[in-house]
Amino acid sequence: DGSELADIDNYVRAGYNKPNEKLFGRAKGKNVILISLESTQNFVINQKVNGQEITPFLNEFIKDSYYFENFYHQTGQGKTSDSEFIVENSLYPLSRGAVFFTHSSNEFNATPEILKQNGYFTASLHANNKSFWNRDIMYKSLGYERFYSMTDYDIREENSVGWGLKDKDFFEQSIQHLKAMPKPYYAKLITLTNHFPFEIHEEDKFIEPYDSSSNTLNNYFPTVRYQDEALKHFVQRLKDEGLYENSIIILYGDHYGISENHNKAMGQFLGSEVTPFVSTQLQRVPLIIHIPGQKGKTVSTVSGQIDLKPTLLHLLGIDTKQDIEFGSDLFSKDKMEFTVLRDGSFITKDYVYTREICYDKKTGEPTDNNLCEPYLEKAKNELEFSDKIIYGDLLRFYEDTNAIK
Ligand code: GP9
Ligand code: MN
Repeated sequence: DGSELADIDNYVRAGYNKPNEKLFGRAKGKNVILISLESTQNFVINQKVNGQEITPFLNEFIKDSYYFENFYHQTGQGKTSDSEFIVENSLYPLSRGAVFFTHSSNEFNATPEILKQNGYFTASLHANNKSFWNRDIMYKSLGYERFYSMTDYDIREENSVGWGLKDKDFFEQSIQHLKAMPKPYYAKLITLTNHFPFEIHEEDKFIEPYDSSSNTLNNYFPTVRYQDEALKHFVQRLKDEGLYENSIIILYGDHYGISENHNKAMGQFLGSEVTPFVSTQLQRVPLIIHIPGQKGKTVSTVSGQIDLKPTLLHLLGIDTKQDIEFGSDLFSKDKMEFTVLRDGSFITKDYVYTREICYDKKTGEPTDNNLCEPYLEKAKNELEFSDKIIYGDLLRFYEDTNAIK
């Protein structure tokens, strides 16, 4: 039965933060355009390589947006699919395997399903084979009405590189799909070009590679730069088509692109050794929320992908008080500065805990482990409760009650 859910329910209720009154419903009825940025880590933002900006478009775009500079990915082995799972369910992914494969027939209460119940058309757009990461199956459980996949795009040799259709062409062709959708819509677009091994055509190379012992890191910069150019094109096209003002645009990095195998080269780029502390801080990915007519702001609250679901629903004026979820509204005044990564590392306002060592964020040096001790239990509980929900398919016993006020 669902009795296991009682403890979890109590825990979740205790962690509930009430929404920020000023922003609750601020984007009510607007289209939502959610963009997953492949392998995009936060360290590229406002940063240069060989004297040139890596993300000139995003550096401008964040000035008119909410930009969260301490936002962490929380993915595991399920990579992009884990990020989709976390962002739309406010649950943690599993420590092994990908939920998209292992628990695709579970009952969920995901953002697309909730928005569908609130009159939205829900679609995911990604120019890859529909069965990759088991998306075609899992998307049904998440409440997607339509998946625009490989067969919905004109993919040819000339417009492809690396894993498939180039981002700029993907965005350009996606405009037609957006225009054809019933409004309001929730559309998730998943980019692809900035994927390992970071291949790019010469004509798309706006900056030169970095120079280090890691070709992976070297080639990462031109593909991030290309993605930035593709985003610039997309936003311009949204403006041209009159879709910009009626939409909130949310961009987030899905997971790291540069693994620990490249620590030496990364250390050279950063100008400091990649210690476990630095490595944890490198798990930050950009989160950018653009709301038409809203002034930009850089927010430094410690947060994670798990927080996106309640944040978005509250912006749309949808209550989440009854939801079983582990994230909280990033705009809430009571939001706790705390984020847990899937490997059990956690980050607070002042500390980073990883590999059983507590680091002081100010110095980046190990400090007294007792300072991290108060959060250890909470970090463990979060992951265990979330795992229980997934392994026991516990949301079966839960009735969704989301409704627009
Ligand atoms: C595949 C794309 C990349 O469709 O989402 O997946 P990843 O390897 O990053 O998980
Ligand atoms: Mn990915």
